[in-house]
This record gives sequence, C-alpha cells and structure tokens, in this order.
Amino acid sequence: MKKAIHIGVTGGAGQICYSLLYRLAAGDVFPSDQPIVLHILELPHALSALKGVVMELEDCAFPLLSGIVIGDDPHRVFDGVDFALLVGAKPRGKGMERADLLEQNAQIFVEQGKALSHNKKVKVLVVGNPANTNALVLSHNAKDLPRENIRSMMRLDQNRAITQLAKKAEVSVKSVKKVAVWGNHSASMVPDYDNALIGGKSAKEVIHDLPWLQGEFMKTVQERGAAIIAARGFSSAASAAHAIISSIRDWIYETPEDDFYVAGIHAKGNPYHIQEDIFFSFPLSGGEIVPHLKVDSFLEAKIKASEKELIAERDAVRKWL
Ligand code: NAX
Repeated sequence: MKKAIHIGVTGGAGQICYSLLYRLAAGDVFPSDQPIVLHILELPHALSALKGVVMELEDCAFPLLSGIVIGDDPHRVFDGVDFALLVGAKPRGKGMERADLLEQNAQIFVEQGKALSHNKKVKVLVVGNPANTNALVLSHNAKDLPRENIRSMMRLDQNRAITQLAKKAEVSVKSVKKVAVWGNHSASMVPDYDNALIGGKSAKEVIHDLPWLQGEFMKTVQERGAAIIAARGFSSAASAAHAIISSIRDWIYETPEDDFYVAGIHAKGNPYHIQEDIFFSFPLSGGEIVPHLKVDSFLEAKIKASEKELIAERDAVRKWL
C-alpha cells in the first residue's frame, strides 16, 4: 500500500466542501491506488455539522480514504499535511464594508499562515475570498514557507471563460485552449480573448465579433458568480469544487504543450511589469509564468485596473503583512 497523501481542507461544513470532500475521497485528483487522509478544519460552532459530513464520508466506504482528522485548531489539524485547501472564509455580511471584509479575513489567514509556516513542503491553495489578498496575507505570515508554494484559485474563472467561448463558436470546450484570466478574482478580472485559441486559430478571428468579446463575453465571466447567486440563491459550489480539483491537478501534473492554466501567484519577478508584492493571476505552464504574451490596448488597460484594485486591497491589510 502506498503512503497516504494528507490533504488539509478548511470550511468543511460549508457548501463547496459538501462537493469537494467527496470528490477528493473518490480519487478524482491522484492515481487510483493512492490513499488519502483528510484533515478538516472548521469553526467551533460548525463542528457538529462537520460531524454529519464525516458520517456521510464514512457511509460512502471510499476505498482510498484511509483516515479523517477534524478539529478547530489549525496548528493541530494542519499537522503533516501535503496540501492545504483553504476554502473557509468570512462571508460579506449585510451592510459590511469591503475594508471590514478584508480585515476580518486577514485575521483568519494570519493564523492559518502561522500554522502552516513550519511545513516547507505543503502546497497551499487559497479559495476563500478575497482569495488573492488572503493569499498575500498568508504568505507574509507563513514566514518559512516558500511563496511559490502558495496560490489563489482562478481556475473557475478560466473554466467559465472557456465555456463562453465554446458556446459562442459552437464548438466543444475541448477545442478551446490558452484562455488566460489576468488579475484579481473579482469583477475586475480580465478574461483574455486575445491569446485564446479555438481549434488552433485565434479566438478573435474565429468569433469575429470584437464588441461581443470586449462586452458580453467579459461581463458574463466577470459577473458569473453573482448570476449564479441570483438564480440559485446560493453561490457556486459544485463548479468551485471542480475548479479546486482541476487546480491541484494543474499544479502536480505536466501542462499539455498546446495549453496553459491560470492561478494567482506572488508576482515577484514576473515578466509583465505587474507590481511585485501582490497575488496576481497569470497564465502558467509547469509552474512558470508563460512569457511573451501580448494583449491589445483594451485588455492592457483592464489588466492595469485589476492590478490597481489588488494594490488597494494590499494597502487595506498592510498591518497584517
Ligand atoms: P460557506 O459559507 O457555505 O462555507 C464556509 C465555511 O467555512 C463555513 O462552514 C464556515 O464555518 C467555515 N469557516 C469560516 N471561517 C473559517 C475558519 N477560520 N477556519 C475554518 N473554517 C472556517 O461558503 P462556500 O460557499 O463553501 O464558499 C467558501 C469560500 O469560497 C467563500 O469565501 C467564497 O467567496 C469563496 N469562493 C471562491 C471562489 C474562487 O474562485 N476563488 C469561487 C467560489 C467561492 O465563491
């Protein structure tokens, strides 16, 4: 029997985890003979609900699930994890200012950063919003953890952009490649129609409708989260869980030569002159930023605006860095 991979997950009693935990345990990430142990962190008041989630995990009799650790103390729960999927976060309450949201989440990621700091091998994916700035706070507080071990999730935005392009061109999503989404995981994100390929050709040429690409396409991707809340009454959960699964696979498996993926990474040393101390979404291949991509002036201005938003978010949490 192979040695188990230990996966830390936060927010275990929440919506996304109700899909994510079962997919991890079913073997959707690692090879089919790879056992895993789940280490699930929750807030004290949600531990009883988490116990119900655990009972259901047990009732699935997943052959690859060789252990479950639960608790509310990140130092104990994260002990020995190979991955930390940080899904749990403070949601924006009614009337809450964005600055308060940033501040309250920063405190969570200060503590979790400290709990993960001594673990130099762990790969950390921040999902809880505001994901990019939470990742920045975590990176400053996990002082011994290399920054390249920390990412924020942008894969759901990439998947959304791929589907919109495929639907417009009336092709399978399999034909759509190299779709970058630059910047922040917020309405300022920049889905890149300029480098995207459909059937190996420029998406701009295939779709041949620049007003649609610059208007409806970008807006649909940027506002998809809000559209799902309006339709379903709850935020995206199954698609977010799927994007987390894809993000781990992107990280550990080779990137196909004809494609790239996206994630928020620490921008230090980036080739696109983006401010260095922020977590910014770039197109990646095998863990490296894909260099030499060019975008038109319309997208360039949008990328600058998203960078500006991330700098303002960083300034709002400065005291936690
Ligand atoms: P839920 O509110 O259903 O669940 C969140 C869970 O996290 C709750 O059970 C809560 O008790 C727990 N929690 C809060 N603080 C915690 C802490 N300090 N330690 C451990 N657990 C904690 O939210 P859900 O729909 O599951 O979404 C979770 C987060 O993902 C939200 O911040 C959401 O905004 C964010 N998202 C990020 C996405 C991305 O692409 N980066 C997309 C999906 C999602 O919107």
